[in-house]
Order: sequence, then structure tokens, then C-alpha cells
Amino acid sequence: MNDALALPVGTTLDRFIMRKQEDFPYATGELSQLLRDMALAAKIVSREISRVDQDTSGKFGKTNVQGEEQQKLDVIANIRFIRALRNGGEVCAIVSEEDEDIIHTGNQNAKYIVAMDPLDGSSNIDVNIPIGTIFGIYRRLSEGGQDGTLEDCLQKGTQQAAAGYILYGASTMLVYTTGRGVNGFTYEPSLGEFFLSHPDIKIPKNGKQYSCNEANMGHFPLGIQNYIAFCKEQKYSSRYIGSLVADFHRNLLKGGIYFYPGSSKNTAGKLRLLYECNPLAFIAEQAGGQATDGVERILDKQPSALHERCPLVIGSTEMIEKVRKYM
Ligand code: AHM
Ligand code: MG
Repeated sequence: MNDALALPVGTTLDRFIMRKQEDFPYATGELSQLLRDMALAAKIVSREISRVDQDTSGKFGKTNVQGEEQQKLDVIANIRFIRALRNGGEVCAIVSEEDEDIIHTGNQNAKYIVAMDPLDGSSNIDVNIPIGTIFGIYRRLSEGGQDGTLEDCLQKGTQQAAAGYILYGASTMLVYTTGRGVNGFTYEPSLGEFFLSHPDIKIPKNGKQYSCNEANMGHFPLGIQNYIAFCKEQKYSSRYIGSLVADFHRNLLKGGIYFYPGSSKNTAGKLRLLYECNPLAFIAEQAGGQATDGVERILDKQPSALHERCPLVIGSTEMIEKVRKYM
């Protein structure tokens, strides 16, 4: 059954979450609370992004675990999400793009793990172009009463209890799934609420847009190069923002394909399995699309490290199947 059935457009996120919890008589409400905590942090980060001043603009002056230069907003978003999850009490451990090690929240009896990229699309932060937050939520495997473990964090994408993203664009949107369809909520800042705006999102089976960094074409696997040639023959449009959330969101609503393949320079590509590929793969599949690394379904991949990278091909089913033929 889909989550959105019987709930009208305009339903607040809080009410939506509460009503969905009522569908499960034995639900304890912890995942619901966690989702509300994510939404609270999203509102705060949305505000920080839209107010451009010296506290929020520009470089932070340090590099993160990936060796990438951090922007002030990367750091602010990381702090805000961690704080919301720590105070919310439902998460024992967090994996963040901005931190090398597992972040233990001190909530040792909490049941959930969150893997997140607090602010994705770093190169677009200071130029008023859409950026996003990506998150995947897992149930811990270890017993409560202690910190979450590495094993808790290195679960396959199939084990996600929920996943979502926040898009900070012309409007701020929260899109998430708990494995019963995908629903999108638009933030109304004057009211401080997310409202259901995109119930039961289904990605079109086919599309006419492809998104990749074509400057890297010469380093892509031959199969991908041939697929791009096919897209051009078909007169598809090339649409690449360079913010994964924004590119994915457009393709989700309109039909299309995004790829960041491995290359001769970086065989595993650029994107991170735990907090970029897995959450979006869960959403894509729940919306009727697909996600693969070119060989294997993303959600079936066994992670071996917190910040492991993996090639990503994601979007409309017929387009992914076509790429597979080329690969
Ligand atoms: P980030 O997590 O450092 O922001 O990197 C991820 C981003 C994605 O949002 C985007 O699709 C990709 O990197 C763009 O990379 P490139 O500039 O190589 O095309
Ligand atoms: Mg990222």
C-alpha cells in the first residue's frame, strides 16, 4: 500500500507522519520522531542557506575527510543535523560526509543509524544554485545500551528503514520514502511547515534527458560513451546542474537518467555509497525507477568502508535498461 493514499495535498508533514504511524498498531513512533527531527534541521538549514552573510558564505578554511575544501555552509549544515538528531534521541550513530569517523550521539539506547551528506553540491553553494541534503536511515543491529558499531553503519541499502533528501531550490522540498512509495513536501517558510505537494511520486518509465559531467567523457567506460552517443542520436537534452539532489529530483519528476560512472582516473567514480547512492537508489526504486553501478543493483552492494565511493547510474527504468545493454 502506498503511504500517500487517502491523504490530500496540503496535509502537513507532521500530520502525514502521524497518520502513517497509525497504520502500524505496534509502531513505537521512534522513526516518526526521527523524520520530524530531520525536517526540523532542514528548516534551520534552509534559513541559513537563504540568508547570505559573512557567517554563512565562503570557505570554512579546512578540508574534509575526502580532501575537499569545506564551505561554511557544509559545516553549518553538518552541525545542525547532528544537533537535531542528538537532541531528538532516536539515533545512536551518524555517518556524515563531513566527518571521518562515526559520530556517537550518546543516545545509547536509540534504535537508528543515519548516514547523511548534510549539504551536497558544494561547488554550487555560493552561487545561488540548488543544493541538497541526502540521508538514509537504518535500524541498528547491535544491542542497545552501548554506542552504535561499524557493522551497524555498514549495512546494505536494502536494509534502509527510510531514506530521503531535502532540495534547497526555488523552494525547499523534502522527499522521502519508508518503503511504501515516495512522497514530496514543499516548505512554506511563512508558516514554518512542510506541506504534502507531490503525493505518490512515480518516475516516468522513459525520459529524454541525461545528466552527467560530459567533460569527463573521454575517461568514461566505453559502454557509457556509446550510450551518450545514443542519447545524442535520439536528440535527448543534456541537463547537468552538478548538484546530485537537483539533477535527481528533476529526472524523478520528468523522466531521465543521471550517471557518475567510474572513470580511468577514478574507477569507483566520485559519489559515496552510504549517504549519496543508497538513499537515492531506495527512492528511485520506490518510485518505479532503478539504480545500478553498471553491473550490480546499488541496494545490493555490501559496503566495506564508511566513505566508500561507487559508480552510479540512476533514473527511469527503460533508460537504465538501455545503458545496461551498452555496458
Ligand atoms: P560533494 O558531495 O562534494 O558536493 O560532491 C557531490 C557532487 C554531486 O552533487 C554532483 O552530482 C557531483 O558532485 C558533481 O561532480 P562534478 O563536479 O565532478 O561533475
Ligand atoms: Mg555529496
